Amino acid sequence: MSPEKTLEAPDPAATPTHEHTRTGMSKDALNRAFIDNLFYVQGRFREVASPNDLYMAAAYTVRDRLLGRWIKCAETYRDSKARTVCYFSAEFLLGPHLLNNLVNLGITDVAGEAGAELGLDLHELIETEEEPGLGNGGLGRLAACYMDSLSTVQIPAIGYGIRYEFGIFDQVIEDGWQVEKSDTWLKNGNPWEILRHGLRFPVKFGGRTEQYHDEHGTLRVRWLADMEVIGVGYDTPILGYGVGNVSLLRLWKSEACESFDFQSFNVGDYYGAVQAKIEAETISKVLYPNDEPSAGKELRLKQQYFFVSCSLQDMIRLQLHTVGPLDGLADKFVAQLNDTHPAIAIAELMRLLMDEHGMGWDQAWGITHKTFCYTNHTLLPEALETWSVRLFEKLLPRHLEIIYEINRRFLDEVRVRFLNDEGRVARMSLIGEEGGRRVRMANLAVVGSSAVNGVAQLHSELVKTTILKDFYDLWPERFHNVTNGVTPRRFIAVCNPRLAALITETCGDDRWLTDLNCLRELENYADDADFQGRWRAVKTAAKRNLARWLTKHAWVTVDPESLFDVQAKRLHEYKRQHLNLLHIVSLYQRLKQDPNLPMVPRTFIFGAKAAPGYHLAKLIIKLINAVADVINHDPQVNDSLRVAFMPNFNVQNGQRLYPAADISEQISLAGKEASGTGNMKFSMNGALTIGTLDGANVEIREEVGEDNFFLFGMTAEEVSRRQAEGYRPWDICRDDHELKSVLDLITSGLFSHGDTTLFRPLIDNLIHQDPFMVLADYRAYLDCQERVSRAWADRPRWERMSILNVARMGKFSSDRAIREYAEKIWKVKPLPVSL
Ligand code: F58
Repeated sequence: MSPEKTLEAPDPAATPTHEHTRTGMSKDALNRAFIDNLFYVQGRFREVASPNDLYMAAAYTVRDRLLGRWIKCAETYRDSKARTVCYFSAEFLLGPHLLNNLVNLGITDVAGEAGAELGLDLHELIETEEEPGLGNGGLGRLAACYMDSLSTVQIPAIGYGIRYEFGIFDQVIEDGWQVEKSDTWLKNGNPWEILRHGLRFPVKFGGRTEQYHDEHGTLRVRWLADMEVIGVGYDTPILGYGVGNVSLLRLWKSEACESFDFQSFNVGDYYGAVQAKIEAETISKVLYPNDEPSAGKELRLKQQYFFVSCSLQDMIRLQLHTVGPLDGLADKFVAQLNDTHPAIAIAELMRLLMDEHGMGWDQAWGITHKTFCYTNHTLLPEALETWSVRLFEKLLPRHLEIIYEINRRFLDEVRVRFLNDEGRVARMSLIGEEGGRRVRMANLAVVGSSAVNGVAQLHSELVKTTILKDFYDLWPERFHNVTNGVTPRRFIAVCNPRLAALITETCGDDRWLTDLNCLRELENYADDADFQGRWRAVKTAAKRNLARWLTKHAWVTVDPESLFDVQAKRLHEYKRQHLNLLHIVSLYQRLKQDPNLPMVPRTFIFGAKAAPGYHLAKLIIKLINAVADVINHDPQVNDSLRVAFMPNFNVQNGQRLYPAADISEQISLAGKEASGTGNMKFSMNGALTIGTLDGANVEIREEVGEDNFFLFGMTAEEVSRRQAEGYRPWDICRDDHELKSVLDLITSGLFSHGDTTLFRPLIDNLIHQDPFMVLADYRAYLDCQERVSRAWADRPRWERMSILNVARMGKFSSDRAIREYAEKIWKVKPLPVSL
């Protein structure tokens, strides 16, 4: 056959080989792409390629396929008048991209086959990826789930945040203690991002302001800053499942501003120039771990201002270039503030509109107020953000002036509405006077937003009746609830392929992945013995996987036939990992006292990072490991009890836990956990919850039915009442013999090689203060755990409960949450982009 002939008449049977190397979805096209990328991007051939080279080639192969969709989607969005959601978040805890993108592209199987043909194990490639851990926990992961759902639900969206060079620290356990290692996730390159050289915005800090008259004689303010940095944009495409919609995640990196370099350089101050460069680059260097004392975190305020300023300048650029005049900004964009961390955006948009674009106050305020919406994620008073006025004055003098003016106008409104109520005025002021003057970011966020929401029904009610009550009295129509959700793509399909396959087979197709209510179909099989057998086999296989991983990485052997009882979340006293521990030590003690005591064999598994400066949390990690060490090495009990601490709980490791859990521990003190999202991830994978009536547990229980949920503990109301009456933990300890002996056992030195002082701070804290009422719920918790053990002994009943939990999880898809935001809060409609 001549070459001309081939060109003229391609053989139809050979079509796959003619698929485009960068976009084709066939095995052949994927293989060609992989080899091309290995050669042309990594500059390697197979024989010398490192595991990272192979991973990078695979990642670029997948990214190529995202880009085609991304460009088409960007064109559709640009040409439409649709309102775009800008999700402002200091954290996006994305987790690994590769498998998630394969799943969303629908090419996991063919990619596996393609790899096999080249002698590559796709699973190994996937495990090579260093996850971008650009978040602390729930709040950051929620932002990532919402990006996934915004694409899948086909709503035009941009996520704006910070491209931290170092994300959340890596945790290693040494001698039972947490040790933090820096997270160098970028060291091997990040194939998923695209640097936008052209997207550079100046951000100023410090200096002073001055008034002047513009060319029309209008009085204006200019900000004479004494430092300027540049924010550079890095874009990551976030693909929806089975759709052509791709959202944009735009993260900002800080760089030194060249002109400043040269200025110093010209006057011979070389070191001064280098210093300025270092200072500028520091801004996006590292993610702040939570629970660090807020005093003096100048860099944190810089980070917040840095990313919102870049993002707002970008939105204004988009508006002016592609849409029209600035007065239409709020019609084109809505900006969701993920907690108060980006709330300085309210003052910054006012500044940009007035000082840079010449608008008057009223028009600028109209636009600003319409643009922003605020989500609250916490009721803990110590977590409500405030910044000292002095720091504001130093870093953001113009913004402080604007905040004062917002406050002046706002407090006038309060005084008119509530005559002679200066107490209320003081509570609602944007400036708090107690303990030095401080800017209250939550108050600023509420005043500057058109909608405010909590993240679960109970939490949203408590927001209205406690921390933001005064604001609710003033503007009740502004307050909403949107219960959190999680993406079933990552948290079922990616992490639990066996379960996904069983569901798809049972439901007849994979529609459940985008309409999670379809899982209801599983109810029909809840009592079917055959189906129960298959259900159990899926769970056991996941438990075997986890057991293998724990042997290798946590040096503990566990029995996959035992009940896996898992608590995985950030370590915090309010989440009460120590309540779980008291139960474990109680069981240990019972077994030691009566080695023949019948007991359901259990494996307790923990995963938790503590903030580096949170000493009591770190001591709880040490105690978990100390208890594990004694129990796992005690032959008298270790057939019935095992304890494992999974090091470095992150998204990837979470994905190993959720499918393998039989019991999910959601045991926070009622009223403290705003929502929780781990509770949903476990439940979606067939774990039963033992939990308090806190956060979204309340709604999970409502959905799955009270018979299928292990409830214990005080309600939020009982907690408040008891605290108001004067809570005395010592009395509980005195009256509960078992509890007392458990606390004594911990202080006896049994778990600390005879050291009776090591765990004293924790035990003293429980006996004398117990701020999260661990002792008050101890007995109810132990009783409830006995109910768990009895249920486990009746396996058909257990499998039925597990199946019903999954079947009734429809509500907790982040797609539902995003649809609610779209309708109630953002007033946006889907804009489908076909494949
Ligand atoms: C979490 N907050 C809530 N904050 O605790 C949890 O109940 C909720 O489900 C989740 O948000 C999503 O709504 C949370 O994760 C942080 O990590 C902050 C990061 C920045 C510093 C202060 C804590």
